[in-house]
Amino acid sequence: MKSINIKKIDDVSFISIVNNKGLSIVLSTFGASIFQLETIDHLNRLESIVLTPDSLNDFYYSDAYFGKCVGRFSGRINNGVCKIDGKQYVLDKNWNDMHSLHGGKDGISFKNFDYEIKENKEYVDVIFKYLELEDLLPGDVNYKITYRISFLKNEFTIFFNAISNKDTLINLTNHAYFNLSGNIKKTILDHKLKLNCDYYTDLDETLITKEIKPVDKIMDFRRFKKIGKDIFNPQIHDAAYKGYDHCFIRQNKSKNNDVIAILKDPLSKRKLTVKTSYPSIVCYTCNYPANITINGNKINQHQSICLECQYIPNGINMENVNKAIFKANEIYEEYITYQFDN
Ligand code: FUC
Repeated sequence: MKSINIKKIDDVSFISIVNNKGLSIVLSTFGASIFQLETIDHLNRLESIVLTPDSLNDFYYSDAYFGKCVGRFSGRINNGVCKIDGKQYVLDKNWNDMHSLHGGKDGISFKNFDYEIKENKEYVDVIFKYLELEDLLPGDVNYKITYRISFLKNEFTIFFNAISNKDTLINLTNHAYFNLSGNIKKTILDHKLKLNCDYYTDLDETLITKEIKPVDKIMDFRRFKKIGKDIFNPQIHDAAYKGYDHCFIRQNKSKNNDVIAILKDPLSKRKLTVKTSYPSIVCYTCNYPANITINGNKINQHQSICLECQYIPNGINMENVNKAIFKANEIYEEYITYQFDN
């Protein structure tokens, strides 16, 4: 039986939705986030497929952004500096005192959103809203982030809508850590990944995006490939990023194929298909495991993968890429769909 339940802890609400098809999700107003997500495996076992820290405090404030929506921008801004309409803006360097990461220390991941619920026979919308006042970037931004959870199939979509009263940088994503084995029985190195992406952004030693390059052997996921096949190649494992943390860019999104990524686990037979309106996706293989516990155990390197659909990180400081600058009163609207099969 499908169900919607709400639990409040202090001023944070947790909205639990079971769709009666084999998907159960708990959303939180804190960071407009995915707190828990369970789907069935090939034996109909409902198991957790995302990483959620044991401690609520870790979930709220970890700089690993577990399940959080990220904004005003995703990824790193080089030296925490960018230009909008010819004027320079200096952001807080919350990553290694070097760059500004994921909206900075006051990013939306750490804000408590208002919410409302609208339901019909086919799906339920959980609509998160937040007004971010002008601070280090220009403009007050009204965010509306809607999770549409289907009652008919194991699928949900996040619709990202925003509008600013001044020209500003906006690049929103979700930062869930996926492990399809169920209850993180193993790493994601045996998971198979397919990316409909012909290009990627190389990274420098401080993980800032450099030039866009055609995928090479290590970065090529245009056919299903085990994540562990090339991840220990010195080209990436000996580098500062210690694994995949790169932005993959698709050639052109065709009208009838918005699939950007497919992730499969051989153990559970679970499959996640990611569809999006965004032109690119950052794949982060949990190279720097956060110092938290899940089910009482520390998490290990490569125990999950983040599939962060977004515009190219630091695009505002790059040439010939979308800078993700939105004009005053221009409507920002993008979506990410997560479709689960088993
Ligand atoms: C930085 C990013 C990763 C991830 C992590 C939480 O290391 O480069 O993509 O967002 O933070």
